[in-house]
Amino acid sequence: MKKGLLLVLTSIMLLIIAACGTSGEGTGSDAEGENEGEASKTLRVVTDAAYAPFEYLEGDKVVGFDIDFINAVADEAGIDIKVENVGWDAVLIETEKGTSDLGVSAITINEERKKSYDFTVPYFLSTNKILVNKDSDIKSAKDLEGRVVAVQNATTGQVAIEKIVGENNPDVKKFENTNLAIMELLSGGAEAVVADNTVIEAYVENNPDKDLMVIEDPTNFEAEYYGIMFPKDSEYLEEFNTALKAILENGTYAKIYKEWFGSEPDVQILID
Ligand code: LYS
Repeated sequence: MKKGLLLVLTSIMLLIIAACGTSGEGTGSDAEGENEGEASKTLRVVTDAAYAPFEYLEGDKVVGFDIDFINAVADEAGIDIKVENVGWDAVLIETEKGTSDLGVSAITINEERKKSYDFTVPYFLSTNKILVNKDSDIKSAKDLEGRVVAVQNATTGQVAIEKIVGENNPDVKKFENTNLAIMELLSGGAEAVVADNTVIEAYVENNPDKDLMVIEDPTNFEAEYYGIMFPKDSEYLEEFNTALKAILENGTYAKIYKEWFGSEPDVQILID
């Protein structure tokens, strides 16, 4: 009889504990609801879609390695994004002001930019090279002294050539995008273009009729790494960093890289 009562009491107590547990969970799932609300916000990604093969227009669609890459990162993070082609100057301005949530545009991580932006870990190795006509006598960066050189404004290409010929040198012609700089070379308004190697190498390969060639100068043009760029103190930086590291390690990055460049990436140099 006594045993029976104890059993009933224990059962009641267990029921009470279980009920408390459920209501605790209830609070938990409310919080989860808020997180879901946050995650479903679509982040605005800005780019300069005149930089094949990283980002360019196919009709009115923005395509390229960077676009597949950022979609894979966002997917991994469970975050919705929308990529918008705003042009290079706006990529820099909007991401600094925070009207863009992030910028993906073959953007080099460097100390100067780190003062105004936050960057993820690196995702691509690059360097500046020189695009010239096949019959050009330009053999190195030093040969660019006294020549008219076209660059995209506010790029590391501009900084690299100005280091050699001096800032505000009128021989450095600055354009809103790299395609316009290449047009300047083709029309004879410049003798060279300084820009990221992958972009000018792809241009030469895709336009054999233009009789252009690429000169490298690792002594004067240093190795650079691209990163995803955020406004300072962005709440999204860490989530993207984690997701980026995950796709570097789980093979997704390598798959996308292979689709665009036809070879295996050196993922190790990005991770180290
Ligand atoms: N990687 C270079 C830089 O960050 C070129 C970027 C050009 C973008 N359209 O300055």
